[in-house]
Amino acid sequence: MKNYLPIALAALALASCGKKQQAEPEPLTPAQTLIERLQGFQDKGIIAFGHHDDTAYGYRWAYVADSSDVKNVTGDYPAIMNWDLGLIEWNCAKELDSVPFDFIRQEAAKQHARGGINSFSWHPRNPVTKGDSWDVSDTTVMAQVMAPGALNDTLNVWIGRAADFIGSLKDADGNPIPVIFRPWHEQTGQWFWWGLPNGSPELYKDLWKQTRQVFDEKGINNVVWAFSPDKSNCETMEQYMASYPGDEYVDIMGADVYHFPGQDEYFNTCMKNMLTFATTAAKEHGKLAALTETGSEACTLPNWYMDLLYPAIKDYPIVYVSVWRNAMPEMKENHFYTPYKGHPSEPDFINFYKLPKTAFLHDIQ
Ligand code: BMA
Repeated sequence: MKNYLPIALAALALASCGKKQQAEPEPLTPAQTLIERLQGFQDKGIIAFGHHDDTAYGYRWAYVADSSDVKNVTGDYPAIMNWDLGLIEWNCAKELDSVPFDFIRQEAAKQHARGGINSFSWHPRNPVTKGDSWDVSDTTVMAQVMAPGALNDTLNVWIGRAADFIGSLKDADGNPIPVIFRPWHEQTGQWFWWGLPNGSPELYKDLWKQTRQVFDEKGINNVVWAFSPDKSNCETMEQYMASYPGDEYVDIMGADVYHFPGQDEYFNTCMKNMLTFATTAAKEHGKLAALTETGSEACTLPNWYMDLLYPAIKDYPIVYVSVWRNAMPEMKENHFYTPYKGHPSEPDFINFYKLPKTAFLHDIQ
């Protein structure tokens, strides 16, 4: 009889070697680390608070080291700082509200070193008219840009510049800093050239896919991707999902819902709808949910945070809520979304800060 033992032993060794390899999990990418961290917020039932351009400028100050209207009022930084990439596509040194990209890179590293989180939005110029993101004078832009050709090549270059910037965010040891990126936001509205009313869900999905492709080809692995339709033209789950590019492209199901004075009931209805859509979709698709942008300009209601925002979000499993920037009045009057020191709604914001459910920097460190 032939001796099969050596062959059997070799096969066994191979099999166990294979098993051993299988048993060793792949290390998490920086993006996966951040997703796990955000998932932890959901498990704990906390909602991280975010603010745009937080340490760059605020009400009547700009570029004062480590200053922040949120910190000046509450004593703590926001858990999430949002920054914008608008004008990176033109290779500019400053973004569209004049914040230098080098400053953003440094501040993102500081926020990361403190144990906080960074997120990025992007208001790119109109590739056809050369106007800004809000230039919707030509509603054929999406069709033109997404067709193969020179404009689509330009778009590739633009996305590549955004990817290079995000890929350049490193901690003190040279490791990539994981960030949330929320491109092509508020697409259900008609105000951006990439908005669905100026194109179609199919063109929009192609735009996302191309964006992911450029990032992936560059090996960028520090991005958690957020999808964020606006409440406009978004009254049903079908409308919310109409432009969803697919599970392989998105990590966070977001919602942008602003409050306007005199529209409290409308705000409540929209929040209920949008947060239901986002959290339901997140559950069904194995994603996280967030209120990616909200706010009430100039904090004209003295208790907006406690009387409107908090009741609207408290029962939804969202991992963060982010409000827009506090512009200097010299740049844009009455355009701020958190109270600054001395503003009448300071106590309201402090009460919101003190809630066990809302998480600022110290709560997530
Ligand atoms: C808008 C306003 C503008 C700003 C733009 C991009 O909501 O705040 O003043 O230029 O966002 O940050």
